Formats: sequence, structure tokens, C-alpha cells
Amino acid sequence: MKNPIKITITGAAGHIGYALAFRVASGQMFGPDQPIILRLLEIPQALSSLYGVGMELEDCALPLLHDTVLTDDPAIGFRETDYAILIGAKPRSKGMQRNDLILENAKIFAMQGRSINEHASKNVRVLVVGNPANTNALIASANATDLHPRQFTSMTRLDHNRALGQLANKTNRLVADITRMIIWGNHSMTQYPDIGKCLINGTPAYDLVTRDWVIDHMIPRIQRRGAEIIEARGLSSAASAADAVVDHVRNWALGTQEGDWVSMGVASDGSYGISEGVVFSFPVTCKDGEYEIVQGLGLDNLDQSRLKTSEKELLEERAIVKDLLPKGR
Ligand code: NAX
Repeated sequence: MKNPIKITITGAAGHIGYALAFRVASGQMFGPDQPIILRLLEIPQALSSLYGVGMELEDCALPLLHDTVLTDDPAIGFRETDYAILIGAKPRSKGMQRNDLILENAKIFAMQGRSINEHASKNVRVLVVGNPANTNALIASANATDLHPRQFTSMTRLDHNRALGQLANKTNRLVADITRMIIWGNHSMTQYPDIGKCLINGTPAYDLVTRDWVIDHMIPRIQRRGAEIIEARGLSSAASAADAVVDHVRNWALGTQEGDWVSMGVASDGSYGISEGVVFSFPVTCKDGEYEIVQGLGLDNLDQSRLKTSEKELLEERAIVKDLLPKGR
């Protein structure tokens, strides 16, 4: 029997956390032979609800779930953890400006970065989901001064999966037939869903759909998909977000398929002219718990201007939180 993997989920009593915990504990993230210890972290006001999640996990009698820790103390929540999935964040309240929301959340992620640095496994892998996810990942990473920025990523896999769904639907093919989707940039309205390199059973996607459809329908629909779901359900995406978390971490830990890649928000190393350090979504391949940004993809002027627009937004976000970034990060 393998040693259990410790996985921390913050905001575990929230909508995404609730959808995620059961999937992780049932083996969907790391496979059917990998025991799991869950460390579920919440704020004090949500502890009662978290205890309910704990009871339900117990009632599932999941054979892979070796232990569940329920806490509002980050030192306990992150203790020796191998994977930290940071979902818990402050929602926008009425009248709150975007900059205030970024700053409020920045404080949470700065504190969590320091706590992860102090308490987690030195090989911890961190996925930030709570918005603004890219900049929160930057803040957490910058405050985890003994850890490498490559240990911190942010989630654009939901956008990636949304784009796969749209393209499969439009071309009447299966999602499994499509490879090489890309989401570039920020998890926000400036993200760039790029099907320019996509293959559908080996055929370039642009042989099967028109540019007008991509520019006028697909891209704006993915950029606004979150709002479309809120309008329909009265609630934000939760099951699909949890599904994307499972995909992101599984690929990071266990690898991507030969000949394909996935989208992840990672610290830019200057690839494609993006400023170093900002957490930007790139196409990446993964192997043995490490990712590599896919290099050498051709970008036309329109592609480049879309990347620059998203980079500009991320640089503005970084400027807003600069006081929470230790010098040089
Ligand atoms: P909920 O409001 O349902 O849940 C958030 C939970 O986090 C709450 O239970 C709250 O008590 C907890 N929390 C708040 N501060 C915390 C802290 N400091 N430590 C631990 N727990 C804390 O939101 P939910 O729908 O689950 O969404 C969570 C976050 O994911 C939001 O920021 C949301 O914007 C973001 N999303 C990011 C996505 C992405 O692709 N990156 C997509 C889905 C989602 O919109």
C-alpha cells in the first residue's frame, strides 16, 4: 500500500470545496490505489458547515480516505501537506471596488503563502483557484520565500475545458478528439482562448470552423461563461470548477498525454515576451510533477496583441498588491 498523500483544501465548506472534497477522497485525482489524507481549512464562521462536510465524508466510507482534519488554523491545515488547493477567498460585496477586492484577497493569500512556507512539505505543489487567481498565486508564492515559484500555479483549466466543450459541440466531435487547446493570460475577461493550434482527430480546427465564429461567438462566450452560468443557475460554477481542479492537479502530478498539452497559470519565465514573474496562463506539458511551458508556437499580430492585453491587466494587478510582495518578487 502506498503512503497517503496529504491534500489541503481551503474554503472546503464553500460551493467548489464541497464539490471537490468527495472527488479527491474517492480517488479521482490520484487514482484508485493512492490513499488520501484530507486537511480541510475554513474560517471560524464556516466551521459548523465544515463539520457537516466532515460527517458526510465519513458517511461515504471511502476506502482511500485515511484521515480527515477539519480546522480553522492554517498551521494545522497546511501541516506537512503535499498539495495545497487554495479556493477560499473573499467574495465581492455590494459597492466594493475591484481594487479593494484584490487587496482584501491579497492579504489572505500573503498569509497563506507564509503559512505554507512554514508548515507544508518542502515539495508542496500549490494550486490557486480563489480569485483573482493569477495574482493571488503570485502573492502566495512571493510570501513563501523558501519555496520555488514553480511550486505555485493558478487555475485556467476550467476555461480550457469550457473551450474544448464549445469546440466539440460546434464541430459535432468528441472532446476526446481535440488536442492542443490553449488559454493564454489571466483568468478574467482578458483571457485568450486560442484554437489556432488545435487539432481535431489530426485536422486543424480552423479547417472545420470559421474565424468569425471563433472571434464573434466562441471567445466572448468563454470569457463570459461564468456570468452565463450565474444567470442560469443563480449560483456560480462549482461542479465544473471542482472538475477542473481534479484535471489540473492530476496532470501536474501524473503527467500530460503524449502529443497534447494543458493550460496552467504559471510564473512567466519571459516565454512569448511575457514579463517575468507574473502568473500567466500558458500551454504546458507535465511529467513527474514538473511542468514545462510549450515553446516555439507561432503567434500572429492579433494573437500577440491579445496576450499583451492580458499581460497589461496582470501587471496592473501586481502594481495594486505591490506592498504585499517581498522585495524582488
Ligand atoms: P464560496 O463563497 O461558496 O466558498 C468560499 C469558501 O471560502 C467559504 O466557505 C468561505 O468561508 C471560505 N473562506 C473565505 N476566506 C477563507 C480563508 N481565509 N481561509 C479559508 N477559507 C476561507 O465560493 P466558491 O463558489 O467555492 O468559489 C471560491 C473561489 O473560487 C471564488 O474566489 C471564485 O471567484 C473562485 N473561482 C475561480 C475559478 C477559476 O477558474 N480560477 C472558477 C470558479 C470560481 O469562480
